[in-house]
Amino acid sequence: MDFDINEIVGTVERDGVAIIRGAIPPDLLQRIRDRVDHLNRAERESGIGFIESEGANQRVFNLVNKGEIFEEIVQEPAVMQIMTQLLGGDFILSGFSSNTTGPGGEPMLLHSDSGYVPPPHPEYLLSANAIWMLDDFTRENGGTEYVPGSHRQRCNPDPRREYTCVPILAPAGSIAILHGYTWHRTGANVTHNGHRRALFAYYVRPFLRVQENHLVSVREEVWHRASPTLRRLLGGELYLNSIGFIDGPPERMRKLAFPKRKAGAFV
Ligand SMILES: O=C(O)CCC(=O)C(=O)O
Repeated sequence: MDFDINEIVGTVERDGVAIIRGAIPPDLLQRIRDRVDHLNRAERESGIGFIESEGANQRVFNLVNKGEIFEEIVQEPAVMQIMTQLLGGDFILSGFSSNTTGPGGEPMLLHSDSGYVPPPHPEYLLSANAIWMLDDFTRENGGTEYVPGSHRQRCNPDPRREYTCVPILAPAGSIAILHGYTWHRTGANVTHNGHRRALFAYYVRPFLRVQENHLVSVREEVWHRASPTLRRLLGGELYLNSIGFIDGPPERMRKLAFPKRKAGAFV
């Protein structure tokens, strides 16, 4: 990817969203689309599809578990660099899903991706989303909409109020980075036969509880081949040697901790 990381991070912080055009090479884009189409069909046919708007929209959750291509792209190096800067150096994956809109698809509830945190949200950023645009995002096909400037409010939208939403317009193959406090939603799909496919890779600071419980839901096979980055993203590593124990700290930490304890370092 050919762009300036600092500029993208600066734009996200200033505008609440930044777009990287031409971020997904055409052959990769086609492979991702094929896999999403396959999963949409397979989950629908087997009766486990997550269907909304009376069948117009479909989500597929836990993508890391549903194709090696997703294991690869969820750790895309440039996106990792951007998230490192936005999220204070360390972060994990909260969820990775696709959302496909179709004719008749209704707008989603306006929300921010940190809405479960009691407001006011901290000044530092808690979460950010990398939106992989698999089709052109237009005003008509359900492209994500957002409320400009909302990320500076550090709270949730009032569900009784109407806000002016602006569509995030960009060609297929782009990646949009969305500030975790930006109010946004899926737009309405008012086309006759147009679909909008997108992936939402949602990263959070490592001390937050995550949307998808990867420790339980990701298959062993995926864990076995996972790179150190993917293991960390899935929450399989300790955070600051204090979160993520399995029946207490691991052996290497006990060795470190006990002499210090004896010396009265931890009282
Ligand atoms: O489908 C979209 O455009 C938005 C999805 C979304 O808001 C979310 O996953 O939080």
